[in-house]
Amino acid sequence: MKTFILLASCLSVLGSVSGGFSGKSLVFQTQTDNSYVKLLPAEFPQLSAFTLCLRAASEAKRGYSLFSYATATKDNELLLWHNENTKLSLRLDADLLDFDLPELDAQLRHICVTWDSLTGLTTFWINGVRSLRKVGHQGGVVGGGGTVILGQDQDQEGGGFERGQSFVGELTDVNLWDHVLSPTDIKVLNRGCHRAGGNIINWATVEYESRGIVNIQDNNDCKHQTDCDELTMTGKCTHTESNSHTFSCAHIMSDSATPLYMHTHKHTHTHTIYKSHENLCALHKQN
Ligand SMILES: [Ca+2]
Repeated sequence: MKTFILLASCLSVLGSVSGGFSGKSLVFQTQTDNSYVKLLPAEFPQLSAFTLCLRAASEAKRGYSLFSYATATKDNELLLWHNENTKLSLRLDADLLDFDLPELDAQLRHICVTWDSLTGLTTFWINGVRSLRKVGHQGGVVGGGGTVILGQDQDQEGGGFERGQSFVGELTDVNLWDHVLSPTDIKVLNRGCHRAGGNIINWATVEYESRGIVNIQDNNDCKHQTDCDELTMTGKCTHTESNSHTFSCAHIMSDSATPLYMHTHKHTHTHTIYKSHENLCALHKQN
């Protein structure tokens, strides 16, 4: 026990800088005011739109931070907050957008939030299902050059942590894009094991600094991760309109690890559709 405490305190003093969380989760065991992971993206530019996605599970019933981004002048530049009233909130500086969504629990949940300055439209996606949209921070920006902290809420850039607002649970697949992803992209992300990470924060490659007691564990969620072209696709396409380029397709896509699911869509590129699974995959990616 002594050894453990010593090790833990050493970690909290020294921290470490490493790169990439591919296939890994952060597990925060207990509430603290000094355990966190600071993400160090190569660049965090000013944003006039974004998509923030992550997967999280927590049994805490209090308020806590899921993603805290602070700049020198604004501690809540971009905050994804779990409210004690079972709401998820997007806070962009002074603008707070509360969404009445199912409370987090022990099951990992895929959470995305998108925001666009021009319209102010803000949308949550939970496990690939869209929320209603709200308008906030219209015409505003998210300032660049700040600090991203997972596990704690920043009341000042890089600090001001409170034990009662720390994240306790499991967190993974934190990705940030500088634009609003399409509904299809978000649904694909929710399906999991999608290799394309965010262009601002890419979970698979982002450098980070870990402090305190943070377990960084393989989650094996994508142990049998597949690119589309590794999937088995069966099914057929039916030419629905003669002399047209529209095919209705139903495929069952599967691999050894993930459950079967039915995927239906229309293809408009008829000339390559029967060539190979790879081409089909390319079409999936195009669409
Ligand atoms: Ca706080």
